Amino acid sequence: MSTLTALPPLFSYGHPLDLAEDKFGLLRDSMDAADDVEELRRRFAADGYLYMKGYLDRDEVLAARASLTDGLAAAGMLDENFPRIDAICKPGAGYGFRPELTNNNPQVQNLIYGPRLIDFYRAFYGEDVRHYDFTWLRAIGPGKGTNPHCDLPYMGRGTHGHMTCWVPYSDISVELGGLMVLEGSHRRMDLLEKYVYRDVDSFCANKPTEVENAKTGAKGFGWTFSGTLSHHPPIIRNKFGGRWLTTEFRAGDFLTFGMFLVHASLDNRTENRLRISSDSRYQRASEPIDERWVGPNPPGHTTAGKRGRIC
Ligand SMILES: O=C(O)CCC(=O)C(=O)O
Ligand SMILES: [Fe+2]
Repeated sequence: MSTLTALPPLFSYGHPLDLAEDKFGLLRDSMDAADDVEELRRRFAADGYLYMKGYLDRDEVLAARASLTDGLAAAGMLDENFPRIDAICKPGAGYGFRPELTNNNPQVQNLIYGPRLIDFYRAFYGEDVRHYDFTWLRAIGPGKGTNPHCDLPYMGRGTHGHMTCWVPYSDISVELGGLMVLEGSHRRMDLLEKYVYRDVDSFCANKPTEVENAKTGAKGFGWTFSGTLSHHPPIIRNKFGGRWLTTEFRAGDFLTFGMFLVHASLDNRTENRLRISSDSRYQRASEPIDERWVGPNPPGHTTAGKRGRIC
């Protein structure tokens, strides 16, 4: 997709996107600056993201995909009348969140935490880095994708200087629905400050029902604050200005961005194919890390991750 002329109608969270050139565009590919870390830092500061087209070894990505589609088959998500590698889902697959498929999975672990990506972040930060032990793995069926949010509310208890790496495990057309970022949103602290510093796992320690919910975990997470910025991508764009930026991703690409950039995804408009991607996090080793995402069995958003405060 080098131009925007041939695009089908695009939807995000069930809403049609306005594809006018001041409202929608393509991600800037920074592979031309892969060896120029100063330029990468400049672009990251300006754009809030780096899109590295073909940086990863495509064969390694596709081998990792095979390990994931085997896992999805074992979990009963796939229609086994088709080759597993095609990730054709059973009807009603919905929004699959499958982090467990990345545990004890050397293909995925080596791809996203091996030398190629770690070297990228070490060069970018100019010092030693570490990654979260928890890996977000999504296998999203036909229907709605992810609504607009920043990542900080889910992972803001340590440094705020860490980065998300979003990796597609196949080519991802706009119909299959990849990630979109909202241009320039990381610079709109005027619009973000009341949202972005809230923590999805915090609760009011002086409200007995919230204390009870936190203890039992019966309501999962998100009952005080879901972390969502909006359920309406076109409206949030109108508010922030800037364009929704995405692309036709290829296996081998990655997209990395900071904690303050608003992002969402295109809906999956295919008939029966899963969109498989992971998101993982990297930071300076010298900086504090959010304890929810570290260790052999990270607590994440469970009861162990809840934190009370006086409201
Ligand atoms: O893959 C998606 O739809 C959402 C990913 C995301 O929010 C992230 O990478 O932080
Ligand atoms: Fe996110």
